[in-house]
Amino acid sequence: MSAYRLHCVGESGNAYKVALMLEFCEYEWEPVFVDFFGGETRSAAYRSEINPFGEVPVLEIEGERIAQSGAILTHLAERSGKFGGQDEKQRLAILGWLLFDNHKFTSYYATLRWMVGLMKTGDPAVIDFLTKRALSAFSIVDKHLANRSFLVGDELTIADLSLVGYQYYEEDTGIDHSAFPNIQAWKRRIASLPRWKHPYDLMPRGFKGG
Ligand SMILES: N[C@@H](CCC(=O)N[C@@H](CS)C(=O)NCC(=O)O)C(=O)O
Repeated sequence: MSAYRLHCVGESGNAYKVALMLEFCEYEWEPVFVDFFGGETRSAAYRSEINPFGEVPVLEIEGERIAQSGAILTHLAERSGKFGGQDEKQRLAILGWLLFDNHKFTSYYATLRWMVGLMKTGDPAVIDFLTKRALSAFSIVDKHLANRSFLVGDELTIADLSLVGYQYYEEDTGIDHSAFPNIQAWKRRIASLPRWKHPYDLMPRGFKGG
């Protein structure tokens, strides 16, 4: 059994953030498939035994379980001494991006992708709301990346891994990604790094529809 076990499903960009960090840290790890689409995260057993938040990802390290991708990434950065920023100013900037990501950059877009890209359903007013919120968050990140290679400092950090998590999934959400050329260049830059892999090459897929 590997020292690092990631409870995950391939379609989860939040789980992918952690999977990519484990790869970039060159850790030996294994995915533990969660039947997310079969309702496993909503079961009482999952919530009492694996994650009270009822979500993936969960990282198990030597039997201890950590939830929330931002907390896991921060822990792995501290543990490995990699991708955590060079100084206190950078660490604070990274924390700011992790919070922005969880509140605005990932959350609206991931919900939009779930509804439009995967389930192909949803109230048009809700889809409109999510689209506008996602576009607003994308614009902020695209502008920030106009004159830099990575979100914080000159090197890859966990801020990049957190925000880039959903950018490699290809389902049509109605968003025109070519309108965000700096995000596209940043995504390609990260994908060109050694050990980068697509989410579906790292974690087992669970979605049967589509
Ligand atoms: N802030 C959390 C979000 C995790 C999350 O929303 N995971 C989704 C899958 S991508 C989930 O398990 N959702 C279950 C639900 O909301 O009921 C993180 O970054 O880990």
